[in-house]
Amino acid sequence: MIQSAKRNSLSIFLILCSITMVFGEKNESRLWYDKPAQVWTEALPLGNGRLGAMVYGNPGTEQIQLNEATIWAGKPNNNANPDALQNIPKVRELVFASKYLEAQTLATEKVMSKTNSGMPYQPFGDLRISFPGHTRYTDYSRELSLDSARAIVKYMNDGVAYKREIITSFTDQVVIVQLTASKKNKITFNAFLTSPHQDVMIGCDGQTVTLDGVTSTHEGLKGKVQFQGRLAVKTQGGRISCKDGVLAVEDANEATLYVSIATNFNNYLNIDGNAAERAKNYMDKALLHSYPEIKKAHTEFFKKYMDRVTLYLGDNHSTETTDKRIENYSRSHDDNLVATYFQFGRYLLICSSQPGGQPANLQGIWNDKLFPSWDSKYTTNINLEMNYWPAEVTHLGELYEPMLQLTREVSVSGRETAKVMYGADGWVLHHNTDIWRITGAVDKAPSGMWLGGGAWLCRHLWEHYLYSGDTAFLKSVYPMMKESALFYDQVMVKEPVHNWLVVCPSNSPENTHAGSKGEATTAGGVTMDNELIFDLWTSVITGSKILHTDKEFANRLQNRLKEMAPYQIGHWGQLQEWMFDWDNPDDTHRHASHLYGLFPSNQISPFRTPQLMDAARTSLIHRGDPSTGWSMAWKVCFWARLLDGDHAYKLITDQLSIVRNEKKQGGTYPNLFDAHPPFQIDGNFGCTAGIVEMLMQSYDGFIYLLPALPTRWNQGEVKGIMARGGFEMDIKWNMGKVMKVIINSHNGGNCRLRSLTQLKGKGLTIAKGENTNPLYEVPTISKPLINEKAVMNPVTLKRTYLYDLKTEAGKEYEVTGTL
Ligand code: FUC
Repeated sequence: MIQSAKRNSLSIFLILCSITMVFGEKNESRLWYDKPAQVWTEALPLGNGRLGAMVYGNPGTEQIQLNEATIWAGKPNNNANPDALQNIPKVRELVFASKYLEAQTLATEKVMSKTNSGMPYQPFGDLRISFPGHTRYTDYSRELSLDSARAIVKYMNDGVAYKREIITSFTDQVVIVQLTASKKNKITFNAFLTSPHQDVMIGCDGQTVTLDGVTSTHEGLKGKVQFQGRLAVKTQGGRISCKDGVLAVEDANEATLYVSIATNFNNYLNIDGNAAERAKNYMDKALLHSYPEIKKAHTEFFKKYMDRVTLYLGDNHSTETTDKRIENYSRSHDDNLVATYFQFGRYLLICSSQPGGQPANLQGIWNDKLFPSWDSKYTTNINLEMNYWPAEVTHLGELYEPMLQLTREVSVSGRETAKVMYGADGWVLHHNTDIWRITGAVDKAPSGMWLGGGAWLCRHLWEHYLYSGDTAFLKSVYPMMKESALFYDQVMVKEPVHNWLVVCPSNSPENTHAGSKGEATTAGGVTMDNELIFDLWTSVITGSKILHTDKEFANRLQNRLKEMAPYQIGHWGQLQEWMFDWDNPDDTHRHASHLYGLFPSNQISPFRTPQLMDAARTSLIHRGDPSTGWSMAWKVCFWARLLDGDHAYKLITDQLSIVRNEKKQGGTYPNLFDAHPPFQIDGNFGCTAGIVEMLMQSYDGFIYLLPALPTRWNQGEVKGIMARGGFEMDIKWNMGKVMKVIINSHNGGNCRLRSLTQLKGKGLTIAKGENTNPLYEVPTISKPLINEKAVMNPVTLKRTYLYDLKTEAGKEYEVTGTL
């Protein structure tokens, strides 16, 4: 009787605590749940760029699914098909003869890689911890703190309050599980490592569990990545034993589990490392540190990135769990959830892309399947690039480094492929790559016959320069840009109808066209290729001027640009996706590649090219809203660039619809992961970038404040986002109008502001002439060709004001809005 009364009062106390937690810390950034995860897309992701962990939080049988970023099937290889050299001209002839399906079939047979289509990213396995008797638990909570990169699980069992804290330490390079209880001697468990890989070896090395394995053989390529995981424990009190691969702890007061994982991977060409030695080394070093020390260093490291940006769109008025908040979003319009989703995108990038490591792949760093969808590799016709859209704008520019390294590597492997497949100089990347940096064309021609990957990766090199203003960086990457430009210069040909310079064969990513009655994607001169090459060549031309080099080559490219196909507006007022007016107004294909010029590029601008903006808008209206996760994220960015905040907001609403099973369209899983479906991380990243585009855009020679603010976000504040030119911006607004802007100029130079309302501030003058800041490019595209029958969808631009502010590097400036 007394005992149960005590238990009741304790329960009431805990409930009160959790209520104050919800209300008291209402703007704390976290995901929380009142149940353990049943499936992987409910588990909570942790990561340090190299190690990934998915926490289920089950009291009786904890499962923490583990990844290490270099565990991939296969071994060093490249996969160019030498038959391509003779057959690409034949495929091209067929395209020019309008025999698109024949062209595509030939490309599938003779151009796509004969060896392999890339290797899958694979999991390590799981840490499992069984706690005997923890089945009658109450007062359960499970959370992911986006403020400190920790997962925390709490519950009561038999009158004892238990707590688990899990981190993937950035600084100690191990996964840590810290177990505490409100009473002494109450921590008893068995912990062990499991793996879905075949033939793993599990054992004990003293009081450490070890698991050794090797990655899978795939498409005839033997898996050669060896990995080892180690599991050790430190306790206060109690007894520890290790037998048959099981680490047992009895009656401890507190326990800290350490997991280290390492592989033999050195780089994409070399796997001669010693996995066991490395795993032991990580473990030995980490064991020297206590949990409080590890946690402190980890949190400080994480906060250095995370705290640079804050977004306030409203308080959290909800006491619901995160999955319920997603479920209710279309009715509740829970603005605070959007801010959480935004910070979660930044969190995911910090956790899956750290300098010196691998770039975020299709699933970031989190994957529990031996053979995941699309091998969880790097698809370059949208997905890899989208992963890095938030890097610069959300002030995480350093985290672009792994993608930069990938670019360096494919620019080497791609040189071989350019020679073998095209007989060309420079380098090529088709629509996919993996950890081995394959650059051949893969899968079948409908997706694989596309060679824009190199140009798109080069765009990121250039963008990194525009945000950082770092000329030394530009100098170091310029040769890659030049070599890519050279490749296209050599492989492009004149097409027979208009005599335009085009890439052929190619495709407008994965979309079939009416020229083939919808049977084929293979084509020539597709709009996206023209846009990508325009960006690449103009950045090489500008880069050559900045670096005082390659004048002749730059002049050549300048002339070649004039020979390329212009933008065309087709018969229903749409921006043409292809060289011919083939677009189907009922086409709702997930890719909208021809709108690359609108976003991420800046070729299409409401101020400079209003007709193209109308055409892009018409295309987008017909494309529709609901789609796969990444497609909706891209549409958030498109609508932001079209200055339609309410439509961008509508896409966020579509994106924040709950996905509890794979049959549904794209949306969001309970753990806030983006659902293609299946899980693909690009949608998280794309939408995060899109939210910035709604609040601030920097292109076309200015920084536009609140360009696409939805009606709902009447009031708010964003701090620390980055604009091209190296301007760190804090923007506060009220009643939809700019109240206060703080500009931290990293590089100095002219800061040109565009605003819907008038501004005032010391040194602010009305803008005159071109923006003199060299970090702003204003593309000079050729005039579009417009079909006379085109029906326009005109957009009325609101009046804006333009100001100049001369800034000095390292100084801060304040500007206020006038109502
Ligand atoms: C592209 C897209 C698919 C998917 C895949 C990984 O091929 O068309 O939707 O996202 O990449």
